[in-house]
Amino acid sequence: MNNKYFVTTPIYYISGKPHIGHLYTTAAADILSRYHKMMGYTTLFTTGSDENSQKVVNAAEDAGMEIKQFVDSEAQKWTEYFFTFNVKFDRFIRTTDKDHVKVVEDVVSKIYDLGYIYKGNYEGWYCVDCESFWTDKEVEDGLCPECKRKITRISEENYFFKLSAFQDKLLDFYKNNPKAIEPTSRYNEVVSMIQQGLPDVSISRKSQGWGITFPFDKNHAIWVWFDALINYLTVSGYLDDAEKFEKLWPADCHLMSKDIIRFHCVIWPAMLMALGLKPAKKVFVHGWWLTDGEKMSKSKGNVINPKDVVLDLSQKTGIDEALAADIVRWFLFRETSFGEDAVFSMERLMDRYNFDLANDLGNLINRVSVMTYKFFKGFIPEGNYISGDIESFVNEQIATFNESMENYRFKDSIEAIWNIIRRCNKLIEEYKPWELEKNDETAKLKDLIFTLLDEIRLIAIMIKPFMPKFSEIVVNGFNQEINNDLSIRKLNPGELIQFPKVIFPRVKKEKKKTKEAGKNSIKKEEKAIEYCSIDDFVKFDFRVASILEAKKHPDADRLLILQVQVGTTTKQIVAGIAKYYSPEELIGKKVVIVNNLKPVVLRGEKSEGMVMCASHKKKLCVTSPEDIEMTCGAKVK
Ligand code: ME8
Repeated sequence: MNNKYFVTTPIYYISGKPHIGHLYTTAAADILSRYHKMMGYTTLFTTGSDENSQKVVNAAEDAGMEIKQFVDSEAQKWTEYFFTFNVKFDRFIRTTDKDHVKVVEDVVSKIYDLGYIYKGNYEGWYCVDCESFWTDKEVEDGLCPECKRKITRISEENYFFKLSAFQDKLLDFYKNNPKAIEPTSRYNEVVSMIQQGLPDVSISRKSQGWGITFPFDKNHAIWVWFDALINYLTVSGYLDDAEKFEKLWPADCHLMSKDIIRFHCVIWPAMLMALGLKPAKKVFVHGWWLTDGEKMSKSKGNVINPKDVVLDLSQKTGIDEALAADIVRWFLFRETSFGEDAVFSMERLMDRYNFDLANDLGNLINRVSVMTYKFFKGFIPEGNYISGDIESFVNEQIATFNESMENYRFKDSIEAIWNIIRRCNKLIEEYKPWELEKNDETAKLKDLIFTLLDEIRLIAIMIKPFMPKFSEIVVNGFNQEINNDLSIRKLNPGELIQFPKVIFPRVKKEKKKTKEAGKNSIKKEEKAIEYCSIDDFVKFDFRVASILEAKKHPDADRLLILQVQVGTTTKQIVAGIAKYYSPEELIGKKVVIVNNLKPVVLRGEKSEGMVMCASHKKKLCVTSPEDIEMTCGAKVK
């Protein structure tokens, strides 16, 4: 059956606090699930909590709670946390769920009956934090090789899983399925791990009253990893819904980071092989979010809580928290390639917000909305696609978007969406709608606005897996049913559009908080800028700037007050161009300015530069870089 997509995240240790790393994996699964749903697949997306470990017992004790009470309250927090980020899973599985316990008992009994579980003596080390067994060879100075904490040496009678029996089968499986683990570097790592030999693994601990015990020996609790991996069978109806299981198995993708590939790419497929079941079609291993070059993790105390990021972003921008949460999840995939490590920075987030969302996307919607109201009273005009390459360009971007989504290259998918956004902004520059209106070229104007609105519809659909809340806002603005059709010209003319006036308010780069610090930074800027006289031409600092806002000067008909972005700074320029441009026409335009002209006050308004214009007789136009994608702040020389 082809039209199904079953994606999972690891089930997280319930005693930990969710951070950006957990959000990353879960949002990725949500993105994949939403995308495949959009493409008509039957989907199953599961996440959940790993609750049967020793460290849960310790954490409950620390919290002064009964263990069950503790896990119930923590599981509630984890699910609410994911809801905050608009994550729509089909099941949040908890390993204390009754159906899961039944599946684990069933699976363990089957593997035991098949002769792949036997009793023996275990001599070695155990790390409670990582819930991992380690050999003498792997442990140095009594420290866990993974988390570097002190661990205990144990000597006890244990049950073992005959992993060694699966070495050849696993090698065969990976040989025949070179895409079963991605990126390839992880595939190679796993294959070499298997080639080095697979000792049998201990899968039990002496029961301490918590966890799932062996159905055939109640004195032993099942090793928490053996129990946790089985969650993927529980959620797909393995025991209680043969039809569902038949349709969904094997999983299409297990998502995780590199810390747990040994469990998922060696032990788990061997367990499935023991049961006669197929391993997952793919394990996709994404990168780590790092702080100071180290994996972000609770045990290292270096985590970033995405909820704090949402609050911060919401405060800085004035947007509500649901939309801010959308932006945070989008940013995680916009910023880095999915398989690579990344470092989180609030500054980068704010830059992306300003450039990609406020300038490019928000600005496009705002301009098109303003024009639709100005020229057509807010109603979608009846028009054709504007001539030129726009149709083929958009179709190419949609193809790249789909291809990238299918191959877990989320950054490229987002880039394809932004190519459309930037192309649309460029179309406005090219077709100059104000001139079309002036010259009574109504048919062309209708075509242009219809085309732009139809592109906004496509953008809203494509962006939905990443920013579901934002997509909903835009889709609602069309006042008509928008389905997931990614073909062009699907907008019904005649409907009134109602987009919010400003979806992503622009944020000025944060000035230093205290007055003193503020003064210092101004001084610093003044020092850096070398003012020169108008005669001393060569000293002028010409830069590309992007016009963020434009309004009429309250006291001078000739003047417009512009807020422009130059590099990372925003400045105000008062320009005598009101006769030639309406404020709306200028928003989003890239122009060339004199950046180091000594600030002056023009009719009560500070002007910190000059927009370069070409003028001849009664004509005047601003000068723009030929490539509108030229970075603002770029030197003009
Ligand atoms: O390992 N960067 O649970 P866990 C990116 N219970 N992703 C990160 C990350 C980071 N800094 N930190 C955590 C367990 N993750 C087991 C899983 S599954 C049968 C049992 C994400 O709470 C990433 O997906 O330690 C990683 O694999 C997972 O959280 C580990 O979650």
